[in-house]
Amino acid sequence: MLISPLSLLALWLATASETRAQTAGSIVEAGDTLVSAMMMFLGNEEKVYIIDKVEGNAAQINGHAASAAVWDINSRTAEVMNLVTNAFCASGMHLPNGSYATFGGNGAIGPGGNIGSQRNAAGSGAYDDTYQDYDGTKSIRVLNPCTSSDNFDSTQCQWFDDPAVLSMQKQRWYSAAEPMADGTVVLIGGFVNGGYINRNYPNTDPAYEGGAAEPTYEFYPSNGQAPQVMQFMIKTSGLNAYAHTFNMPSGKMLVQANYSTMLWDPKTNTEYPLPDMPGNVVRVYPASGAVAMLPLTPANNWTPTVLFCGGSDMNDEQWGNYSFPNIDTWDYPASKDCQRMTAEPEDGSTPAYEQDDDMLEGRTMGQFIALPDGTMLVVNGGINGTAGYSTATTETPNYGDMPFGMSLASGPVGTPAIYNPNAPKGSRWSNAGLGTSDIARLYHSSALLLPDASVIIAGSNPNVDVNLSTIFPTQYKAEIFYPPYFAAKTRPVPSGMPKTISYGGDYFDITIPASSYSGSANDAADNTTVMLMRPGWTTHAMNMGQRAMQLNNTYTVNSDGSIVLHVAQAPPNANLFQPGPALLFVVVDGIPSNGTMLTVGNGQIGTQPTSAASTLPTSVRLDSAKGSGEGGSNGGDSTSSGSTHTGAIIGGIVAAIAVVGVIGALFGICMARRRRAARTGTSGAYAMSSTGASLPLGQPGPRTSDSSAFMPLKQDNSSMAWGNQSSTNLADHHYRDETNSGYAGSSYGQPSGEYDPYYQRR
Ligand SMILES: *[C@@H]1O[C@H](CO)[C@@H](O)[C@H](O)[C@H]1NC(C)=O
Ligand SMILES: *[C@@H]1O[C@H](CO)[C@@H](O)[C@H](O)[C@H]1NC(C)=O
Ligand SMILES: *[C@@H]1O[C@H](CO)[C@@H](O)[C@H](O)[C@H]1NC(C)=O
Ligand SMILES: *[C@@H]1O[C@H](CO)[C@@H](O)[C@H](O)[C@H]1NC(C)=O
Ligand SMILES: *[C@@H]1O[C@H](CO)[C@@H](O)[C@H](O)[C@H]1NC(C)=O
Ligand SMILES: *[C@@H]1O[C@H](CO)[C@@H](O)[C@H](O)[C@H]1NC(C)=O
Ligand SMILES: *[C@@H]1O[C@H](CO)[C@@H](O)[C@H](O)[C@H]1NC(C)=O
Ligand SMILES: *[C@@H]1O[C@H](CO)[C@@H](O)[C@H](O)[C@H]1NC(C)=O
Ligand SMILES: [Cu+2]
Repeated sequence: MLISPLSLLALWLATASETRAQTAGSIVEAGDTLVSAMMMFLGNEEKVYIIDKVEGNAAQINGHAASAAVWDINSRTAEVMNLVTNAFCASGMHLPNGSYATFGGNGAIGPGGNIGSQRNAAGSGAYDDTYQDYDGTKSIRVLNPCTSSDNFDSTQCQWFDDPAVLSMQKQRWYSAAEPMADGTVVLIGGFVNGGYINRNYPNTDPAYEGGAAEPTYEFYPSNGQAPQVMQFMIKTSGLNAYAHTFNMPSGKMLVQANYSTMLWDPKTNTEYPLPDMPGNVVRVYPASGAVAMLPLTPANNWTPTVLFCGGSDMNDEQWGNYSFPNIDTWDYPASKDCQRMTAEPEDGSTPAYEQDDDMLEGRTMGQFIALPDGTMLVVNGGINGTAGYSTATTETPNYGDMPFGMSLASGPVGTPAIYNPNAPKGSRWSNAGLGTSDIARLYHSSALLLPDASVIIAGSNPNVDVNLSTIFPTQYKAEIFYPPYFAAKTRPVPSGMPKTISYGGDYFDITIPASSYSGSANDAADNTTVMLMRPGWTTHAMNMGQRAMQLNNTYTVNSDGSIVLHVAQAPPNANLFQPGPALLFVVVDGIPSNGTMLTVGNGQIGTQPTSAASTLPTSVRLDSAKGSGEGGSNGGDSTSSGSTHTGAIIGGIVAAIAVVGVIGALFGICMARRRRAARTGTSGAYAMSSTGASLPLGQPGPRTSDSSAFMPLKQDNSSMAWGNQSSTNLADHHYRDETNSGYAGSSYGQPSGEYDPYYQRR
């Protein structure tokens, strides 16, 4: 191939990656994740944990294809980890002590996404001889994050993944997970075994779909209660997988699925209906809008507002059923629409959706990442279609005629955009100065805030099994996006960052040296925020548990230019920022420090201690004090080496924008060709949506048939068997940690490992 703008861009990205340039707005490649990053979470300041579905990844562990890895932030290299069960489209959440759990998944799968070679009674996979995975539909997998100084081979650093010891009461695929104020995770709904959307059509059994839907909720750790039906799951039937759930100040949860909305009390199972989503725009999977809570700040008195952007307004019939959509989704534009919902308004007014600025482009599978400067980044996704994959739609019954392979989305959006919740309406969105990646991030991609305030972007795999030759291939490349604040010449280096944050209680001091900022100390102090950021557990364009909270503060300016921040603890209500791990950033004039990992709350599941909020000392100003840091932006390379190619090529942010513009324009020409190629079935090329070029239709090439991505599942509700003998009933084993049996030393009601799966292995 001749040198194309694409390869020039690739060269530029590769160069940037090698030299670790941190150019504001750039997206640089950041190594191989070994398994495709369907799910990720930040374990600590060093490690990102990655989980894939079970599939034919080349990377091996224990003699089978790996489905988990740990990625080191500093070295940008991954190592495989062992998972026993299939975590395909699980949910996940942090725990108060900094460990993480993932919930549910799919049955055992073999090559081609086919049901595992050994079946359980209901006909789904119990185990597969080739991929050597077990049924994960009820699994609760727990991981204690470790650092490079720990022994990664030790049991304590590995996944605990044994449903015979620890599992849910129900099979859940695509369930929602949201913690309550005590750290207990509520697990809501899901498919029993899978499909495109959670219904048959016509929908004659909206509750159970003949055994394919799971309309109940349960808790981890279990409170001993049997799973209860949530009526909302029946009302929203069809479009209720991965429901959007956000704990509210009262302890009720905002729950959104299909186009319905409610407040729900998990303690009493009481539903309080809220208005429907305007325009019937669907935000849950597979419409997969970008949905996140806006930053909780002293200015909004920590009142949660949830922002819903994009997704799809396909009509009821178009959505189809478990098998596939009724229409060719890749030709159906995704929504641009954004709506805000404040479910518990401070003034007691009636909650209502409020129309917000449209996104710059429609997106399905767009994903919000809360940044420490108070803005919301959106990355990934496509301009048309939905999440999910399939070998057919009702309109295109032959796999060989599918123009984007199994992908039900098209037009990958390579350019991030940033939403500023505090900007005036009409000006909240911008992508000025942001680069464009040439890597499609569609179904099963993910993104996560890192401790240095950059964002890792990884995954994308709209394929039933690994496929490196299709138009949207199984993606192993990670990228790092550097938000605009990476243009700063100086970043704050605070000292005195705490290791824990409590709910109310005494304030603490953080010191910013004069070298951390420039100009007037008073101005810098006035424009400093202390941000508690929880990156969340990401999958399917969501970051479950993601939160951003500004802590209240006052300050004292010293004559040497240092600024002492007097910082309040979190507000005395654990519903606002549930207990567990978080990053703390100090942000001066919009420039964040590195985040340090800490624990919010007492580190245990249970009622969190709270105290009254302390009164902060009155701020002390000093007009003469100044910062000694280098001010302004360097408009490009911000590494100390200062001699990267990137720095030479791009002298300033203005130049960077110009270059991106030119590349964008060249993309337009190149992509028009690639689009044609795409439509004619040539593999390995696709159109990023940054062009408006019209689409020449070609003749689709023939493709070999493959197993259906979504099995039409109408199974009964009987439990999956665990292990190789299909006679073993997993239902007998749920919450073994709670029931004493076979679990040395545990005793229900005592916190000494009562729900600690690692306990028995010590
Ligand atoms: C969404 O919910 C409505 C009822 O609230 C229902 O009629 C409709 O079928 C649902 N849509 C899908 C695609 O399941
Ligand atoms: C997206 O859908 C629109 C409307 O059907 C169509 O014109 C366009 O070609 C589609 N884009 C891609 C990348 O397929
Ligand atoms: C990969 O995708 C292409 C195009 O969709 C298809 O023809 C091929 O069979 C797939 N390969 C595998 C191994 O599934
Ligand atoms: C605070 O910093 C932001 C980001 O640099 C800047 O846009 C804003 O104008 C500053 N505010 C004040 C009051 O200086
Ligand atoms: C932030 O952390 C990175 C390592 O991830 C380090 O290289 C850098 O020097 C740190 N920067 C500051 C301002 O502390
Ligand atoms: C922040 O702290 C100041 C000083 O203690 C106090 O006056 C103010 O009410 C606090 N803000 C909020 C939102 O609690
Ligand atoms: C879904 O609808 C298609 C088209 O009407 C039909 O062929 C298929 O059997 C249905 N699948 C299920 C699981 O009902
Ligand atoms: C954290 O808590 C979970 C759930 O109680 C437990 O399984 C895990 O072992 C704990 N982690 C550590 C490091 O103690
Ligand atoms: Cu999925």
